[in-house]
Parts: sequence; C-alpha cells; structure tokens
Amino acid sequence: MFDDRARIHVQAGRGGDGSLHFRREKHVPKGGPDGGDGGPGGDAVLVADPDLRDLSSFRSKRRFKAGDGGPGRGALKHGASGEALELRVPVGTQVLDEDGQLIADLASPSARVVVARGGIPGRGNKRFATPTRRTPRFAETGLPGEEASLELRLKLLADAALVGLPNAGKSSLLRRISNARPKVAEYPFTTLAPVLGTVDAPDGTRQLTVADVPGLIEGASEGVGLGHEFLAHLERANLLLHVIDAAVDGIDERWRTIDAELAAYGAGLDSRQQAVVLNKIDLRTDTPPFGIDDPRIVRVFRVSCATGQGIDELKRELFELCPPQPTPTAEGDDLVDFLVYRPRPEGRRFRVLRTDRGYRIAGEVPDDEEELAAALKAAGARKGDEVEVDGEVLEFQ
Ligand SMILES: Nc1nc2c(ncn2[C@@H]2O[C@H](COP(=O)(O)OP(=O)(O)OP(=O)(O)O)[C@@H](O)[C@H]2O)c(=O)[nH]1
Ligand SMILES: [Mg+2]
Repeated sequence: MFDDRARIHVQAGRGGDGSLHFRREKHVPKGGPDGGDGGPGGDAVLVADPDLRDLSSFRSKRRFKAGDGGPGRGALKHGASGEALELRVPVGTQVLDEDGQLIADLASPSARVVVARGGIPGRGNKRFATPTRRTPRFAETGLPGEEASLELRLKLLADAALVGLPNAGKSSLLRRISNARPKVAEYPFTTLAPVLGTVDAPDGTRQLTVADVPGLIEGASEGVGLGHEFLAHLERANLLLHVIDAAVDGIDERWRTIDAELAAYGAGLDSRQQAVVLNKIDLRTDTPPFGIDDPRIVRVFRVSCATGQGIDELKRELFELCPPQPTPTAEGDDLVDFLVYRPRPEGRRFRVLRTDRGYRIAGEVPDDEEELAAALKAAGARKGDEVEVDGEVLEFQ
C-alpha cells in the first residue's frame, strides 16, 4: 500500500496561565505580587523527512495535539514551554488548508512549516503592578492554541518519471538503471504504487531520482485503470521517460494514446520534455521504427532491458537531459529552515525564509499585505519578529 493523501487535524498547545501570587517570606507579613507568566503553548509543525516513503503513518492516527504551556508560579517563575508537535512527512508533501488552498510545499529534506501556532501565555500578576495598584489580584489566562484541519498530498520529487502502457517494461528499466528493485512480471498492472529509484552517474559525481509509476491506459486521465491517481506524481518530474514495447507494431499509435492521456490530465504534463524509450529490441530483427515528430521529444532510445543493449548509453544521456537542479539553500547565505510558498493566480511566487534573526521575503514581494502576513504567520512568525523585505527590516505586526 502507498498512501499519497492524508487528512489530519492538529491542535497547538494552550498558553499557560499567569500566576496570581504574593511574596511570602518568614519575616515579611505581606509581600508584593510575584506571580510569573505562563509558558507558551507548543506549535504544531510538519517536517520533511527523507527517510519516509509515503503518508501511511497517518492511516491509524489523524488527530494530534502539541503540549500546553505550564502555569506561571510564585517568585516570578515562568511556566514551562509546551512541547512542540513535530509530525514527519515525506519530502514532496504539499499542505492544503480546509479550503484547498496550498499553504506549504515541503519540497526539500528537513523543510518545516508551522501549521498551527501555540497559544499566547497569560501574564502573571506582577506584570500588572503599578504605583497606584500595588496588589493586583488578577492574572491573565493563557490563550488556546490554533487548530487546523489539513490535507496532505504527496507529489513525488523525481528528476525523471517513467510513463507508458502496462507491460512496456518500465519497472524492468528502473531495475536496470537504478538501485530500486520493483517487481517485474509478464502481466499488466504489476506495479501498483510509485517507486523511486536512485541512478548513479557513470563517473560517480551525481545522482538522479527516477520514479516508476503504475502503467497508464486509455482513459487513465478520467480514472480508468490505476494510472489516474498516480499522474500527480509525474507533475514534478522535469523529464518523462516514455517507455514503449517495441516488440509489437503500432508504436506510434501507442505513443499517441499515452500522450493524449497526459494532455487530458493537464497540469503541464503535455508540455513536459520526453525521451522515448523503445524497449524489447531483442525480440525484433529490425530496428523498430518511430515516426512521431514532436518538439517535446528530445531523444529516442532503442534498448533491451532483457539483454542490457543500449542501457549504458541511455543512462549516460539521462544525466545530460536532467541537468543539476539548484537546491533551495543555494539561494542565499541565510540559514533556510523551511520554505513556504503561496502560488497566486498568475503563478507568481514568493518565499518566506527563516534566517537566524527572523524572516526574509524572497522573490516577488506581494502587494497584498494580508497575503504576506498570512504566509508569515504560516511560517511561524510572531508579533515583534524581524522581517526583511526588499532589504528593509520591519517588525511583524
Ligand atoms: N524480451 C524482453 N522482455 C522484456 C524486456 N523488458 C521487459 N520485458 C518483460 O516485459 C514484461 C513486463 O515488464 P515490466 O517491467 O513489469 O513492465 P511495466 O511497464 O513495469 O508493467 P506494469 O507495472 O504492469 O505497468 C516482463 O515479463 C518483463 O520481463 C525486454 O527488453 N525484452
Ligand atoms: Mg511495473
């Protein structure tokens, strides 16, 4: 089983109550107020963990709560901070709110996002003492933490994804080029869940990830067969490796069948660059013909996963077709703890970066202040935190 969706409910911790207390010492009959503040409630945080494969850990448990802040005590003792709730999710998990709005994309290892902020603690009575009110007989109570119902959607991050009809030899190819060992069999729909494989460059300097996705058939984009659910995992691959069984005729027609499904699914799959892999050439005596002329097709390989013919060349060229991707941390000198973006209708993006001093807005700064504030809140910014926007340091309100 492979879970690429989950619905969860998170509740951040409540802020601790402030203390109502007066100093009591042996020889001081009536001391002044000394009630300390409560501790802040724990945040609910999602963290991308490269060791997780899917979202199945959320199958049995869906409701989570962070720790409450402790109450303040006498002698100005602060309450303990509530323990943060850290939920681990696989890299590539997108977080959507109840309205289906994308809140965060945990697209790099150890990326993190605060999805519900801990409650503000109450202040102890000492804070309310003034020259005219020497003995405040009240203290604040802590505020409840935020809660959120979230949808998690995993979209695998791979440099290239294998597509093709069932039985074309996609899993056989992944076994040939990567460390993954997906099941291979002579019947269709052998692969039931996506598998990621790591491909080592021949010179050992780089690695690529390649995703094997269950076979697509005509109508997949409308939900026929298994493919539709998994088409989402192709969205983030820069290159599609379209595998075709070249042992039987009608290669061009089968290419068109799959291409029509990609177009019907949308999400840009129909404009993605493709390398066509004509497989099973060991079963033919001639060179399999391929007559499609399409600008998206950057390369046509003729291989046999059975004998290994053409595989080394494919592997080598794969690295040329998938240039190294800039990592999010390469963007600035700041320590990036997490990355959040909210795509806008026009598709423009900005990012909220956490720095060692506060937050920094990178990319196009939105005109809409509310949008910016919402993204900062989602990133965990609190009132008074430093936010750097266009080189200017502001205080988050
Ligand atoms: N002769 C020959 N058989 C091959 C070759 N590549 C794959 N096969 C066979 O084709 C069948 C299907 O291979 P798979 O790798 O399971 O195909 P798939 O595309 O992953 O299939 P699904 O997971 O069902 O979508 C298996 O019986 C393989 O042994 C090849 O190059 N030559
Ligand atoms: Mg397979």
